[in-house]
Amino acid sequence: MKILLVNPWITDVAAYDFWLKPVGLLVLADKLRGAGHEVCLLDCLDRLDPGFLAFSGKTPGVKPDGTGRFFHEPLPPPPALAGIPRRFKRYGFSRSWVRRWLEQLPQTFGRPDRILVTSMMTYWYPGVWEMVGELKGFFPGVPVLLGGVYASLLPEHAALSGASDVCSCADLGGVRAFLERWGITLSPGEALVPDYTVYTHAGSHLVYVSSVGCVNRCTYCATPLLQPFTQNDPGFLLERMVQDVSRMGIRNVAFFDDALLVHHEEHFDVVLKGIIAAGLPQRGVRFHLPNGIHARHLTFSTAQLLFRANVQTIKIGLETIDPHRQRTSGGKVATEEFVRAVGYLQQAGFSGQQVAAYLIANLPGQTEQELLLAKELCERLGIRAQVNEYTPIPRTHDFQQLVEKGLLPAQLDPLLLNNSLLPYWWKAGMDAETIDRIKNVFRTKSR
Ligand code: B12
Repeated sequence: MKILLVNPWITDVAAYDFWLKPVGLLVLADKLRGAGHEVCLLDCLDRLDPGFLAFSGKTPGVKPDGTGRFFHEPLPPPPALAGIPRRFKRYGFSRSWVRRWLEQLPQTFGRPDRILVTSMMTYWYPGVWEMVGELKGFFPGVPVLLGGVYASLLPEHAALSGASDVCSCADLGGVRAFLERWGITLSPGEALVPDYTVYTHAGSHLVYVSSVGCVNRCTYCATPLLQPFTQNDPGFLLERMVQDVSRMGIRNVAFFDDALLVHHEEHFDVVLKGIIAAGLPQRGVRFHLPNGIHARHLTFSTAQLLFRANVQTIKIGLETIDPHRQRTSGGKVATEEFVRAVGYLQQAGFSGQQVAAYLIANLPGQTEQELLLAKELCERLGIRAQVNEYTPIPRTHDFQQLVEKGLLPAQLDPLLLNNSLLPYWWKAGMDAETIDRIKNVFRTKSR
């Protein structure tokens, strides 16, 4: 079959490319090709796409670490955001380029037999819906199938997108069964390795997952609802990564794992040793861990391996410094474990610039003081502190609790749960002024 894979736009009030890649879709590309299908990718978030750059006359900014700004177009504010003083935008390819691209597809690739659209944040759904509409307009009669995080967390809402069908599970077994119902087979095997040959040019970075799912059950997090904890074979992952890096000449590689260091002796340590043995650090390849590693699982020897493998960005999950909140939100980390992990990284050679605490602001019941204390701790330790605004995620324990306590309406437009918008209307949390004040403190005092 001819299968078109689509990573739609982001629609939000802010977005920045911190090593984003549609890993789920690229993993499917690998398994579709392995089963003999022909695939073609429309990645609206590819900042370096030569076709889009030539069409738009734009020049992309790429930082040495591979991150960069997305192009964007203004959008009229959706009714749900009335009164919220933030500008709503569509990030990624312009709509006119997407239309030109789709118009040319029958000549460049052929009319697709199936179209698979991915989705990420639930509150990015307007971009998904708009894309589904475009695809149906260009290819009437071709099944447009929607999957990914948004589709899995809010399948009933996603069904309103106009897609022919919605895959309400993110685990490989469930996805396989769903696609089979549409006559699409995937190659056998559990490995989740992205196929980067679907890009016709080298980009700014590559992303991999060495595992999906998580061993923890944090009350604010949806990861355990999406995929059971599964680790890739480290040898196979390494082989593919070294091939991709060499073929594409890429200098920045990120890992998206939620639980990167679990069983690290036989898992991620093996990947790190392989990176070192393949000489990637000597070739200037830098690694980034933007998604928060578990302090509890970090040993000094792993910290040394991370340093030798040229890991340049490490976020360590602390989330909150309050011991009670740490325990009741899942017991993932205690402050002593965090301090110990930072010490290991510093002894291994990392600078304070390379290491940041991952903190969450606006957790239910949290105070400004709690965040300032966490910031002070990071200053004492000589590392950066990064504050991420809380978003109540549908189906999580905290979300259900907020609804049960009447602090969040059971039915509301998912757009309003966007972490950047929540402080403008949510009376049970911090207001926009408080969040701004906290963010300013973190910004000004951050090294
Ligand atoms: C990597 C990651 C990030 C990356 C970037 C992700 C990106 N590309 O946009 C970074 C670190 C930047 C990030 C940031 C944030 N993230 Co995040 N992130 C993730 C994470 C850990 C992994 C996603 C991933 O790539 N998984 C691996 C691939 C293989 O899985 P997948 O995409 O689901 O694909 C599989 C299936 O879904 C399926 N599939 C995919 N597409 C399709 C299509 C079809 C048709 C079919 C049939 C199947 C299918 O196939 C794959 C094979 O199994 C998820 C958690 C998770 N487990 O999903 C959270 C997650 C998506 N993030 C979340 C959150 C909360 C955030 C932040 C708000 C955190 C914060 N407070 O700052 C920020 C917000 C960013 C923003 N700008 O708004 C939430 C979702 C929130 C929501 N309401 O939707 C999640 C679920 C984690 C959580 N805490 O619960 N994130």
